[in-house]
Amino acid sequence: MKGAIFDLDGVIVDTAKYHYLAWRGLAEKLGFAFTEADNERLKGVSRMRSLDILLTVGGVTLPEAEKERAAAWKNAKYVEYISRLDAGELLPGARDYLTALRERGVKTALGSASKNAGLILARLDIAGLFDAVVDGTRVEKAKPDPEVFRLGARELGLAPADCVVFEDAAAGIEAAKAAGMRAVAIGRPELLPGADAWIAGLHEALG
Ligand code: B16
Ligand code: MG
Repeated sequence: MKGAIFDLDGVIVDTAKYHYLAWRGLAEKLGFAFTEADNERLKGVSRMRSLDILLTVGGVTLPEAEKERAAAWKNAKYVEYISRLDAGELLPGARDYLTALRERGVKTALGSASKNAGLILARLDIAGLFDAVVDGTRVEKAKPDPEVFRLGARELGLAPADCVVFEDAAAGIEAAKAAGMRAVAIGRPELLPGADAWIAGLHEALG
């Protein structure tokens, strides 16, 4: 491994709970319930695709302009939550593993679907631990398309075969494999088939 590419939500920090609170608020406004189990379907999925899934759960259809307004409402709520994040919310092992890799000369990149990744890295005070940051503001196609990870490898100046992706979502594992990279799943094999290895969190990667 010459390069390690990390997903953000579910690997470095658990922002899924804040996505959930914001999506649930939107569902309430639209007049239906949205459960934590429903929210599992949104992990690693882009914002507009997430909205489509939420509307399907509620059996609601909205015109395109309304959908844009709904997504903006949700994002404003979500940004309120993540604006209060601090380093105490880093997942176990995240900072230590990033630091250990860089000490070993392994390059590090972020490969996230989130358009809010810059704010999250700043709040967690870990922006300086990445040699490259590729997020939802920089790619056209969301995971499972390999674009986000291919761009990460390119920015590190490495071949895909020299990179390992750390991911907690099925779409992300699929994207890593399609990019020609090895994939370490954060989670269980039953839920994340197709990876090359499975760990519970980055604390286990520290060895
Ligand atoms: P935003 P990741 C993903 O982050 C989240 O898992 C997913 O739930 C979210 O919809 C997506 O980012 C877009 O986030 O609305 O902030 O642009 O796991 O790819 O780091
Ligand atoms: Mg994720």
